[in-house]
Amino acid sequence: MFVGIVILVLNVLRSVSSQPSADEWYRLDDALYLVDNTSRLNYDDAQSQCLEYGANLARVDSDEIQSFLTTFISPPSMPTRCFWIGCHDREVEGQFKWLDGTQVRYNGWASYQPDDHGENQDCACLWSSKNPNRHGRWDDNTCGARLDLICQKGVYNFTLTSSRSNPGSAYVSCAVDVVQGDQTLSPNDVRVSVGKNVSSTTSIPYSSTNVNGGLRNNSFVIDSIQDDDKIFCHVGKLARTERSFSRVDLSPINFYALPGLTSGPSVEDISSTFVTVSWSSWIPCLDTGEGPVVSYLVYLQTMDGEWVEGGGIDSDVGEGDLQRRMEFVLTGLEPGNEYNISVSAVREGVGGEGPKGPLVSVTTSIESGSLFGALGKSNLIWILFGVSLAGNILLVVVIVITCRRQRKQQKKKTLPNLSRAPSGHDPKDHQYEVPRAVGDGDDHIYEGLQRTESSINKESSYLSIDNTDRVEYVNTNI
Ligand SMILES: [Ca+2]
Ligand SMILES: [Ca+2]
Repeated sequence: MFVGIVILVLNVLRSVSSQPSADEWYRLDDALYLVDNTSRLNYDDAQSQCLEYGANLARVDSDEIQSFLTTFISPPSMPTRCFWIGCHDREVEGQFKWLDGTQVRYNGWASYQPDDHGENQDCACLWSSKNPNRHGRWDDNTCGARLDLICQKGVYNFTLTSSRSNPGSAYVSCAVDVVQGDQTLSPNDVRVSVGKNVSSTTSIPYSSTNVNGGLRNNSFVIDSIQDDDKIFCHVGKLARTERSFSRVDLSPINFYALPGLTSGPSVEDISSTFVTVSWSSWIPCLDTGEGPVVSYLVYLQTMDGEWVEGGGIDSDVGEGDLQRRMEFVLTGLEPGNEYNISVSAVREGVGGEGPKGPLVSVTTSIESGSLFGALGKSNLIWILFGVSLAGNILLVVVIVITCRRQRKQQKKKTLPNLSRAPSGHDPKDHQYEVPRAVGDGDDHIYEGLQRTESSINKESSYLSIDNTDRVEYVNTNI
């Protein structure tokens, strides 16, 4: 146990001691350089060593840097030594690149180099040599050779992060050590710019700033950003050079995929001025994009091609558990018009609306629907009430008439002194008239006949309104 702890402590001390101290790094402009003449590593291990320092093998792309580095390998060492730098032609023979993939344009080569000696020299090093044609100049060497190395890193230790957002906007924070030597960074020193490249950018003002854990941390809200834009965080003015240690960039930006419905709405009800549509809610396994979906927007397209938003509903309004049944009534439509209808799903956050889903075509009706539509809902209720009332009144009238008829039938059947008229007898004969005493003033028993005078003191006369065969009863006692 004790031995294990001792080994652990020794390992920690060794790893700490392997980190070069600050005074071993030399600053030129916005970069720091470390000249390591003790490690003796092959090219890949040398780069790994630099990465452990948060650095890379040095990029030497100006006379100023070349001269600066030469001072640290002077006077020329004996025996001759060469220091790995971040330049190689391992991908395409003869086409040397820096480690960030950019092409090597600066010419730092020694005389007659690079020569790809033995067709096996693909990694570049910088000589410390008594030969003036070599000292401070480059040579291509075999990448497996164990040499010294020069690391390089930026003065500023950027931490540029972006929280995921919907396309079109981004939320970025950039943190840099607030103390830089004898300089303390102010809020305006840490900046963010957005654009396709360093030559075409828009500066974004910070929305909030704080100092936490020794870092100046600025937050930025970018309202308008394209999918192929880069976000640059930089200290001071944005450097336009190909490589700069005073800026970092973020690309591509990690946007959410907007939600899309794979199936279109169906029409449930059609009127002259409104249409009821329904659709299945967005779910991850069947539809496209990312949730959570918070609402839906319903669109109308008239035959002139223009899409108009017809309204929207929240996603928790529909019926169902996993996949809800959503329903929406589109109002204010023109009678007899043809429309295309489409629905889009909207995820949370600004700019979360996905593309319009498949569309359905519908033609509004012209007839009754337009009347009801014009009358309005409240008037429709009154009309239904009136129709219902009229129906009830009609029913009462029918009942009353039926009752009266039944009463008359009973009266007819109870009339005294009546007998069936002789076949073929003329019912207009006076002796068959029923006197008033038998029935009331309005009654008569000559069915199919209508009495022209109602008084019993006068001779009654009858007009045939049907035919005489229907006469069933006559008075035989008069
Ligand atoms: Ca080569
Ligand atoms: Ca060579």
